[in-house]
Amino acid sequence: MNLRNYLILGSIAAIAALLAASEVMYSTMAAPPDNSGKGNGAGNSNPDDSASTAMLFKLNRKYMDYHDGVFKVKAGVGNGIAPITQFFPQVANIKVGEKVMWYNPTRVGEPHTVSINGFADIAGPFIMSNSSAITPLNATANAAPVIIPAVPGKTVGVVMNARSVEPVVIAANGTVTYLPPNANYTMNGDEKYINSGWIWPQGQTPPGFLNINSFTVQFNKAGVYGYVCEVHPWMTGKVVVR
Ligand SMILES: [Cu+2]
Repeated sequence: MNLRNYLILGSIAAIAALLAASEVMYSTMAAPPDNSGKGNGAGNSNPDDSASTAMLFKLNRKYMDYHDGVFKVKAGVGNGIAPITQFFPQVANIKVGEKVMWYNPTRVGEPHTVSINGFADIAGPFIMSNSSAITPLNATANAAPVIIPAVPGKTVGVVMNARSVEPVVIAANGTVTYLPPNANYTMNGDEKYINSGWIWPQGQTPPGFLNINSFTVQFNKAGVYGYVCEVHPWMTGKVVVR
């Protein structure tokens, strides 16, 4: 057993201790469970619910990393057995002119995006051409294109969407600008869409994808900016700029 395993065991013990403490806090601070209909109020004391809340609370504190005007946010955490698809910390409180840097520390090759002010599907139907035969570039690959019935006389294939996979900004006037991998973008505040592209853990970018490990945005306008991961749309976070 190596040091990392000890650390993991240690943090599990710490979470268990925190759970025990939070049960006490919950029972004293939260509104009393509804026991009027015996059995119907069972959800209020479900140990799984409080375990999840307590663990997220703990991880949000544990992963706070805010130094020298840069607030670092982990896009996903966890290990190969139990990756956690959430942003940590979920809320970044910064000052005007400071930066948020997102990166992916997951130990399995699970991608995440940081998508602000908009959403793009990760893949979608595209018209290829009337007569095209679509074949894999690598003839020996175990692969075939998804062709869907759509417009008569047209071949429609499902293709990955570059507006999700690649770093891109759509300005207020609709101008689309692709950014380099690991982009460091200065935000105006009126953009229609800002996207990190698919952020992979270091060394785990699959062949054919841009090697993106981080995304940094400088926020120059006060406000609250919500964002979402397009691969896991339940992953949300926000940046509060004062
Ligand atoms: Cu994600």
